[in-house]
Amino acid sequence: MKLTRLLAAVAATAALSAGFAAQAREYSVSTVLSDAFPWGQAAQKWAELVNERSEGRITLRVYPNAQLVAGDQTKEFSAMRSGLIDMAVGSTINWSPQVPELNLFSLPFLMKDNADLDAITQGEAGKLSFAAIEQRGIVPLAWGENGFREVSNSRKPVRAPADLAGLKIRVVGSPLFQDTFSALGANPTQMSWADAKPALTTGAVDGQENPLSVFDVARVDQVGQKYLTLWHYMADPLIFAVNQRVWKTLPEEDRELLRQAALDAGKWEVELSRSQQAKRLEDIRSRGVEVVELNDAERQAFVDATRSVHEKWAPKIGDKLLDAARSAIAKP
Ligand code: X2X
Repeated sequence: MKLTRLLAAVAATAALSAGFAAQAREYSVSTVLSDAFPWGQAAQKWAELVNERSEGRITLRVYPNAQLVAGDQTKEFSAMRSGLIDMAVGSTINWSPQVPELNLFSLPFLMKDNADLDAITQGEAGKLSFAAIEQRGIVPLAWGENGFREVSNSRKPVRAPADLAGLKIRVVGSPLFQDTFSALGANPTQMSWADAKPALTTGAVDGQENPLSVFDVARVDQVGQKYLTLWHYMADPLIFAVNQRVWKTLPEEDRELLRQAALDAGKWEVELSRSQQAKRLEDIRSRGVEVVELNDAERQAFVDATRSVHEKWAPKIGDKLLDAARSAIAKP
């Protein structure tokens, strides 16, 4: 009797641990920025929620600094598609070379504020953007945010397109940015984030554009960026996504767990990031950066100067998506 019970206990333990071993899985998650930034925190939050809710069965290991693609953030999407990376929390800017529809978010002055951005991501245009990603072999789950991007430089305050004339500005991702900054009379140059800080330090480039969170956390002012113009010319949302083959191996229950955790982590990060904006600006100012705010007429001059970019890129983005975005924005 005793022995039978003991044997049963041993068998049960063995079965349990075999089951656990068969099910416990670890996946790689790529990000460009570390958890010193809201972006990295979004991925970390996703990992925490998944770990908690799966009771340790599923581990998401976050690899920041685009290290899984040797720093080349524009290769992240392809690496995830090929299976080199299992999952990512990535920017629309960095994925737009492979998913041209995502250039929607980079159209200069299409969105003026968070309400416009949310109207796009949370509506029909958001669904169409996800469909474009899905078509290219990646399963998108949720939105997060890098933020509205502001332009800075080491030379002078920028209030008008003419102030950008001849300035060498670091950009990344899509050739759309070449068009935007060329239209403004600047001299854009494409490079990864890994290369940007050294280039700013040596003065190889005069300026850059990034959200306030990135400017603040990366201390971009310390590499000579003394002038910052709040022009909110575009925002890059983040997308939580999974390689399609990995997705197919997952039982329905785990898919739902991953999706819900991504939705919750994304919402958490968007709120966190937005709640920090005012303080970030205050801190940036207190470190001696000259911040230029544009009035409506000044902003309009930038809008007018970059209109050609919309015309050129509309066909690559597609009418259906563009119309959905424009009508979402137009709604009060
Ligand atoms: O490289 C950038 O500018 C960054 C960090 O914002 C992106 O990955 C788009």
